[in-house]
Amino acid sequence: MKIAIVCYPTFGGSGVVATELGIALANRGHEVHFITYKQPVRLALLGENIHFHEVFVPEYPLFHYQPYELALSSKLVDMVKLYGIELLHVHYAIPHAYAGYMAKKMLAEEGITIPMVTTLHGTDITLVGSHPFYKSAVTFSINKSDVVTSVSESLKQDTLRLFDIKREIDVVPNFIDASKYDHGFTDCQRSLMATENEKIVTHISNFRQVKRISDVVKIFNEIQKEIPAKLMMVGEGPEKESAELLCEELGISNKVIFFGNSNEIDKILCFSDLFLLPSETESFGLAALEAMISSVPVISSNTGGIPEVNVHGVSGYLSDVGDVQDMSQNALKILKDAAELEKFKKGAKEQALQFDINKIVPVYEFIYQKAFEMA
Ligand code: GMT
Repeated sequence: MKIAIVCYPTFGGSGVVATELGIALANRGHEVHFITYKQPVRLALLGENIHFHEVFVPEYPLFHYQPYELALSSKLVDMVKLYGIELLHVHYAIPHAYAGYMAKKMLAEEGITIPMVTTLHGTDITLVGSHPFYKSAVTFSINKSDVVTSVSESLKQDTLRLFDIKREIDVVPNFIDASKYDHGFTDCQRSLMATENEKIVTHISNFRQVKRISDVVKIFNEIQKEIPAKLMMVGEGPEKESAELLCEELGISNKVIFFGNSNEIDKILCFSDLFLLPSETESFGLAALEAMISSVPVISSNTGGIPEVNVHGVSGYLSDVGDVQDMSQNALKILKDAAELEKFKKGAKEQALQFDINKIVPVYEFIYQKAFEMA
């Protein structure tokens, strides 16, 4: 099948999922066309079945805001015609579902029918999409997609609660390519980061407010009061500077390493003992799944879709949002006892395997067949 994937090309979870899906589909013989404004960060190699088409928005002084949706929908029309693309799969409702629908309508004028699958990822619904400025357009685009999927049951329920949805939503959870994490490094170069007796705690995100970065630092502060430990902070975003200041205020800067964005998440997770995800809201928590597949237990909040991924007492622990004390105590329960740590490492990996890519990609192929019937 010839599939166009529209996504954000950045380090965010939706872009990562879209990219990994595209790569997996290409490996299964489909022809995949990524259509976005930059080559997706996880798309290192363009292979025989993988193409990338850049959406370019020419600057014009009259435009206060550059019309990306317009450029995207035109590009979709052109690429569908040029390559004979048969299906659009758009990730993140804003503005991709809206632009995709416009492309679909333009193509229909020329006698070309193309189904559109929209995958909802979280902030497109819970934080941004439900804002009154976007709500009508997001509702419309969801209702007009041929098939809509959400990455967790929790996100499906949020979508039904926040929007006037007149259609079915299929839950297709995010996935992980376990083989990519089965690297068999015997030496994770742990010694570069910490001494033998120090535990390594890791957080990976886009450092937005929703991630509650100050909670990450506060939890680590409690941990390091009781055991020797280091904190690895991976990612870039608006809350990074205040996190650095908080570390200084708490006098723990020498124990915290800020990495910036990284394409070597697997290597960082390879030497990690514990992962922190205390988010305010999270439709799924892909970063937690990436930690778990690397046998790293997760201390998280119990919000949104996280409980569908991180199982309390098995792959880690869950606490109420903002309950730094409980999260710190749970972290110490795991880190202080070697047998507990081993048990949770095993539990994390086993739970993560439920989301193996080989189980989920065929579900998307089934969804594509359904979209053809609906279009
Ligand atoms: O977490 C973010 O802020 C990035 C955001 C995105 O759109 O890339 O992530 C969302 O989609 C991910 C992939 O489906 C989910 O794993 C994240 O939980 C979700 N983020 C939120 O709901 C806050």
